[in-house]
Amino acid sequence: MFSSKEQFKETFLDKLNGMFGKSLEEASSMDRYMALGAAVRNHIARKWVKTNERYLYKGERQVYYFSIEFLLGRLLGANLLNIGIRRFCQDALGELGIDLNELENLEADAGLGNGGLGRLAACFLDSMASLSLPVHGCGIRYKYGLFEQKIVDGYQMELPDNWLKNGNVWEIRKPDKAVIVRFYGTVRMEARDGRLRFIHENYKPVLAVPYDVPVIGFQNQTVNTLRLWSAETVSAEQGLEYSDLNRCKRLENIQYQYDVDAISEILYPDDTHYEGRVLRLKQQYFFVSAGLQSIVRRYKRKNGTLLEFADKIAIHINDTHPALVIPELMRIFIDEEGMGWEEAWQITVNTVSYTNHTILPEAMEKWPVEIMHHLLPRIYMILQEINERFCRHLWHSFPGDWDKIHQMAVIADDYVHMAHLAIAGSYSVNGVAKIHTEILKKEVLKSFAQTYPYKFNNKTNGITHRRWLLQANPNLARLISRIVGDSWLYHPAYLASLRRYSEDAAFREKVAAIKLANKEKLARHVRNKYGITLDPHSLFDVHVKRIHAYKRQLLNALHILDLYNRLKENPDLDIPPRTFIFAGKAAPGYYLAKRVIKLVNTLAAMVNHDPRIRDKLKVVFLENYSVSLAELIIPAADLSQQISTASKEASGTGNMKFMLNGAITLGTLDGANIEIREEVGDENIIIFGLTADEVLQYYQQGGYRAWDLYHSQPRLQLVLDQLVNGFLPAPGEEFRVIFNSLLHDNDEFFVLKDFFPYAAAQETAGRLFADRQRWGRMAIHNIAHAGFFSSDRTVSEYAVGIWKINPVVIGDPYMVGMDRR
Ligand code: 26V
Repeated sequence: MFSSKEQFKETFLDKLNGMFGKSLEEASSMDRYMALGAAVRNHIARKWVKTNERYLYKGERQVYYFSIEFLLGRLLGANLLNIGIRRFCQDALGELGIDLNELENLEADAGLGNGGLGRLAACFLDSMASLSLPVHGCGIRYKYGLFEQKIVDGYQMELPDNWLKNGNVWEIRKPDKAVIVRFYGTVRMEARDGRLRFIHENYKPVLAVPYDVPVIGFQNQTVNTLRLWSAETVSAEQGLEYSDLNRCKRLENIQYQYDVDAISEILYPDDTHYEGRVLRLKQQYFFVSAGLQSIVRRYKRKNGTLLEFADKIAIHINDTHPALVIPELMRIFIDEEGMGWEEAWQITVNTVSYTNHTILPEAMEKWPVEIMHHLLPRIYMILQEINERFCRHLWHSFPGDWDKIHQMAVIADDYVHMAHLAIAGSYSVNGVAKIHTEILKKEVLKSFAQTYPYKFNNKTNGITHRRWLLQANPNLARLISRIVGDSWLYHPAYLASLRRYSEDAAFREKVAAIKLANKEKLARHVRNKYGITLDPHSLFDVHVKRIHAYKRQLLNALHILDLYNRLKENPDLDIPPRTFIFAGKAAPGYYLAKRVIKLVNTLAAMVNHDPRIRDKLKVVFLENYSVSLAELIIPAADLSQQISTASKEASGTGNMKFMLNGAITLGTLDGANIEIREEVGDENIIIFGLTADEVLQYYQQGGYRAWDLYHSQPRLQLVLDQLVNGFLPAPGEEFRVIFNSLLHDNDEFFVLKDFFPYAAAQETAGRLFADRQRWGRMAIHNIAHAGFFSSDRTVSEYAVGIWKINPVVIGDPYMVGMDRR
């Protein structure tokens, strides 16, 4: 702990001198940011070591959370808040003439994720450390994160996200903990000592080097570890076995270097369309094998035997991307530790648990057998054995039902089905919201749920209220603490005590003033960056998330066009002025999604320049959506658009961030929206559209008749015609694909079917917003009921219901919270 500001300043200045050889005056802002980061890292170093020692000696069960994505965002601000010294640092730096906010904004976002799944992993890390849970992250240290999005002439352009270009103060490279991961080659069988051995030969070795990032708990003494693996070529000094060494010499050529570098070079920028890319499979096996080797090595060093492995270690897989943990654990147990199959399988199944994040069929991972066999020959043999035994086992449950067995097999039709592997090889399978888990059990994974009902369970997602309220909306956080105390920081359910203040006009006014200030801040950003002036008194209607057909940004866009038409026809139309705010990235190869971005930008150009409209409507598309941009946008939102086609959005987590910041949800009965409605009550949320059951029923019937709607509804017809008749200021055929997807491909996502219910819901939103007192009450109700959606609650449910672990309090339990200033 820094004993005084003077001591802190001294440490900071020492860092500046030591790291850059510069005085305060000479140092750039970036130098200062780095020095501050280093000082903070030093500051928690002892706690970090202590946490690790404690976990090692306490011998309690530890969890490893494997995820191919961790969308952390910036760390300086969050770390300072969690340590409890943000205010103190701000003041001390202020005395040196340094603005802490400015330094915080220099940090590159760690954008090692696409969207929901990656950000969930990051929220979980924060909650797990804050609840003193012995859980560590395991992932890939991508050299390039998700691409940087630029909008040029309304089109999305993708630039590399070189987030490491100034270095990363939060990571520590641990070359002594490197392990070797083996690709390609052949497997030779040999009988030795009466046992069959499998010898993997002629493989290409890749060195996996871990970079550890501290995960600091909120005002406790816990510092957990996120271990991210980086791929390097193997060189002679690595202390390799003789055979490895020779192989590496031979492999020291440019192609080898290139292939190895590619493994941890870049994050795949798609979050829905599975593609059978070899490099992606390499990434998966790379971090799975490295992570497990380091876990088993450490476990054995402490315990000697592996007998109690499943009691002491839990491995959680975030979707199927790390599902190769199952055959890889089997390989380690059998080939390296000499265990028999049955014993190895029992330990493996009792160790692994799995979360499913999507029901979209196009996202379900399946790998061509050829690729698997060629890249991972020994793993493929194990997969075959798993499949054979699994099918034999199914035969007992469904004797004679070959169709069913074929449908559930791990390997079928020359593909390895990763979800089937994950279910067969784990003791727990969970969905991420009530409705999602129900759809998994009743539809997508029905046969599995019938066979293993005890494996299936629900864990509704959550978000960390520390980053998404305390850090992103400090004025609101301060107001809440002033009114009801700060226990909500530790126990977010206590936010409920705000409920009665919804009737307090003075409190409502304060909340509204903070919202207005947040809107002004966003408006300043928009003006500086885009030269567009927003009216902070208008309704900020926000739709930010990945661009995808099922998330229906198109529905929002078509409604804007309709609103524009109606306003042109009747300039006195009674609607409150509205600002439509969009942000989100489209996968680079997702043509339709990119056209939707162009459409929104085209609407923006038209609406914002129309002198008769622009005081009533504004449309902006903010480029490069990221965690830090979300932290700016979400606290400024009045209305939160969560309008996915019912049944498609597994949970959504943006919806939770918005409600926590007092925005009202305008949404379908999908994902966690349903549970949000249960929490806030019907009168504090605006719901519209088809239900999941209705959608699923339509699919069974082969869809609905989009053409009929088009022909019978003049308003809709006009909007659709305007996409293709030259009305919009864009090249002629620009939006033909959108038109066709709605009318010729029969509107798979029910955009037209939900159009009028959506327009009506938007009208309701406008009317409610015009009544500021009513809206203010609704906003407070939303904040007060957001506690359930803290990832602290979610993670506790995982700890109790899946992992069976207890908190391990580091340091003196009576000192918890004592660092606070
Ligand atoms: C899937 C795929 C499919 C193959 C290509 C590469 C790739 C990369 C990532 C993913 C995962 C996408 C799944 C995902 O992000 N699901 C979201 O998970 C959130 C957290 O549970 C949830 O709130 C969202 O509803 C769900 O869409």
